[in-house]
Amino acid sequence: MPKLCEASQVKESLPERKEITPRDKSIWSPFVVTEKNENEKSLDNPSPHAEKIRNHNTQFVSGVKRVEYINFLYEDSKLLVPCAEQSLMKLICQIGMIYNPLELQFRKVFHIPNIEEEIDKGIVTLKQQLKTEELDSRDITILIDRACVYIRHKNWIEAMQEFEKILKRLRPLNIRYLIRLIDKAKEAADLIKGKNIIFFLGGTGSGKSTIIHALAGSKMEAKEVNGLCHISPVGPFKNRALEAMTSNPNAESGTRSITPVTIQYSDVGGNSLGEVVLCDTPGFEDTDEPEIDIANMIGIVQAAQLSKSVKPVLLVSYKAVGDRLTGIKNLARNIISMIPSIEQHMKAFSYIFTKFPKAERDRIHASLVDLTKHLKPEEIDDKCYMTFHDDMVKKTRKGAIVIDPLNINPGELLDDLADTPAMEYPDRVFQKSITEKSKTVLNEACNKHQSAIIIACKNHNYEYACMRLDELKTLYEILEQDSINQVYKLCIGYAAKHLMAEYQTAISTFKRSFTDQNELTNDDINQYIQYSP
Ligand SMILES: Nc1nc2c(ncn2[C@@H]2O[C@H](COP(=O)(O)OP(=O)(O)OP(=O)(O)O)[C@@H](O)[C@H]2O)c(=O)[nH]1
Ligand SMILES: [Mg+2]
Repeated sequence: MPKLCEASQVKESLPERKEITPRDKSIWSPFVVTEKNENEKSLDNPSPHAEKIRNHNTQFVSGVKRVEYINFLYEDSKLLVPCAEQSLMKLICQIGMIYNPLELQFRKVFHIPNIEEEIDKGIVTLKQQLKTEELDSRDITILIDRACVYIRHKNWIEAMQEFEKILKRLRPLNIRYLIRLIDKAKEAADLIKGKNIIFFLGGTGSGKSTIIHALAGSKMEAKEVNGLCHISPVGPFKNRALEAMTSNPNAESGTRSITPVTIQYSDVGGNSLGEVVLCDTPGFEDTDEPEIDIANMIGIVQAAQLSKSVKPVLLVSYKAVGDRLTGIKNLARNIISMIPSIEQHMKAFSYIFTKFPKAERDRIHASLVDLTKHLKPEEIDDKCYMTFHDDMVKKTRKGAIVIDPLNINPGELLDDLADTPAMEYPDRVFQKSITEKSKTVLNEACNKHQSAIIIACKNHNYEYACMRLDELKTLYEILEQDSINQVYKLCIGYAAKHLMAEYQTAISTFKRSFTDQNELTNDDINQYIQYSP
């Protein structure tokens, strides 16, 4: 019997990250399909929401197109051991095959043999698994019942959505989706490796993408969209990164991941030597998807840590100043959580003010001073906010940097930024961090893993317990949050104790069998049955 380790003996640094390998060897595929001929196509019972879903990603599809979503769901489900989560994923894929999202056409070409029978069986298995995993609640029963009604009426999209709601409850954080997003962010970070970068940070719509275009020398054009002035770049663009960087007139977030653009100073009329990388960033906490929110912040840290030096530029819009810099409060908290020794690095920060009417441009410092006089007690107590507030007041004293993207001298501004001090050795300055909003989701996910592991041990479902433990380990390795490591250690400690107790029971049974000579009781037999696969 190998010696088991107690929670306190678990190493601080976790072992090498294991690749998550397919666990469910049984092959199932919702993709076993045969083409129907045109005459067989049926369009009965189209959902009233079909059009909406056809044109849009819904809140359930985690920001990727439904076709990709179903594909990923299928691939991800193979990484799991049989469990309620896997059954739900299978059900969603199977229903997704009936409502054929691949071509975004309603049940047009595919025919899946016995699919509805498979779905019925899947629901029975799901219910059993939910019970065994102690996940069956009134709410979930209602959702399953509702899904069954939709299935009876062949309202596939609605049925799929009910299952997606259950999946979201069981799995508040989709770890595999998160890994994909972080790997994608790593690709951007690799482009930045060893370079001097300027990070443009700011709330959604503050003008980060627009200003990067203007600084890169893109031709800018103003037009009216929905009654608002929209300044947008006009192609062709100088490099591919700029093509992907769109400025967005809507209130919702436009930029979804960090995007680096390399600029030669001399190309835009600058006198400084060499090149600089301007890095567009997504806003923090402007998405309902915790995976995107987490990947954004981790992506920024990954990129910063790989770079040679970093200069952060905060974009502050006219509206933000009018709103008592409310948006800056969140931003400040998140920046400080990434840069714990912020006091030593404030000199590297610059502020660019956007969307200010001409008449207000000379009044920026005065407005900030005025704001200082009327700070609320809770604002004064907010140390993170005050660090930036005071710095902004200080750095605007001799005049604020105000940008008009239609009328900009990119070389001059980039030269000015080149003269400001940078954060050197960013790998020592930045630490992985996540927003408060995502921390809540992460804690919820860790707690669910903890209960799942405890219940799995009680049920002697060690394969499942190992899978959840591996997931916690992976999560810790990519996010480096102590809270995950604590839960992981607790779970290892619990599993160790549990296995020790099982071992003691087995030893005493074994001893008794020897002492009492071939006396096998009913309990012994039941126990044997329970352990045998
Ligand atoms: N008038 C004016 N409009 C601007 C300025 N900068 C940006 N805009 C407009 O503001 C809107 C948002 O600009 P974006 O550059 O997409 O903002 P962003 O900060 O990249 O936004 P996210 O990507 O969502 O975080 C667009 O309609 C721009 O045309 C500016 O300096 N003046
Ligand atoms: Mg943007």
